[in-house]
Amino acid sequence: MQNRLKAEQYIEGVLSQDRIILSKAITLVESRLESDRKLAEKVLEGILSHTGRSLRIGITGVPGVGKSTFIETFGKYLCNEGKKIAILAIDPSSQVSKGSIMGDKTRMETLSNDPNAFIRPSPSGASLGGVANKTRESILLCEAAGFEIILVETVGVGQSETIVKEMVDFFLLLMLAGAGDELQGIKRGIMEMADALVITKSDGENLAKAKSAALEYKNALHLYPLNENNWQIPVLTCSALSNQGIAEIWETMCLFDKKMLQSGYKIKNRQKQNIKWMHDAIKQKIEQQFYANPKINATLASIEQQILVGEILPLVAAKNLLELQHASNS
Ligand SMILES: Nc1nc2c(ncn2[C@@H]2O[C@H](COP(=O)(O)OP(=O)(O)OP(=O)(O)O)[C@@H](O)[C@H]2O)c(=O)[nH]1
Ligand SMILES: [Mg+2]
Repeated sequence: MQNRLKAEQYIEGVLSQDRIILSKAITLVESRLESDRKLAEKVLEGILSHTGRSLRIGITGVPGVGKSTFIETFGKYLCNEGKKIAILAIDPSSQVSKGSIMGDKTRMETLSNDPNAFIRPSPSGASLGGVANKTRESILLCEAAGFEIILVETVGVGQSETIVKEMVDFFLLLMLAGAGDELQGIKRGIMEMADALVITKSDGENLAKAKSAALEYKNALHLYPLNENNWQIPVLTCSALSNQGIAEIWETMCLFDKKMLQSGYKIKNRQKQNIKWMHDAIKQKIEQQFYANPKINATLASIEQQILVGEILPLVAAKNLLELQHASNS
């Protein structure tokens, strides 16, 4: 445990918008040490009443779609509008895109020098075993530090979109024109989760292709039933390189936020997300306790061996192990 501050110091630092302390507080909530976890809970409880007043935006898309470039341009646009923005990254696919998000911090150089922007890349491997890292907690800390817009970037490779969807108000899906039917097939479920679809790289030779892709998606989306929030998913195009379509995307988000506030959906959605967060935390805790149990640890390898040679049904093995844990706890 490296020189931790006291809970009050974290709380005061975050609330007084001290970026260095905000960074330290995020490191604290990301820590897996038991002693850190207790301190982190205290800090989060201390800032809780100062959270929630932001627009939380998730941004996803396949590798290379232009997420980082978009965030750089969009982020600069928002900063110029006088908004304070925080950018967080989730990277459950650290094997696939090794280090790409870490590298981005240097790529987002102009943005990271802007006093209105705070960029926090999560180290790869922070989501061991597919468990989401501490992005929800980091969102709360950034809100308490006065950031009004939180951008959460994730590489779209499968489960990460669902994780992000569960912690944001607005979910933006970036797509490439002409990426092929198979890809679009995979993306169908994710398209239904999106609050807006944006075709990226709508510039130069790609411009006409992007426009016709947008039309195609628009037609396809019209066939879907409206989501619970009664929002017709818009399809837009943009070029982060030539700064086209950026203002329209922001207008769309503002309109969405206004409508969802009016209808009560924003609050309702966040309540639902908090309940889900609790259940996720319970599952995580139970799993941690199970695997940390020395009796389980001592038996696991031999039971796995029995499964390998077909001596025991996996279901029975699971039942036996759970009974063993139960017995060792009582
Ligand atoms: N022409 C054009 N190229 C773009 C645009 N936006 C991004 N690119 C290029 O597309 C490539 C990928 O962009 P990134 O922003 O790194 O994409 P990403 O989605 O963050 O990629 P990963 O982090 O690997 O998932 C880079 O070579 C960019 O220069 C754009 O608006 N127009
Ligand atoms: Mg990127």
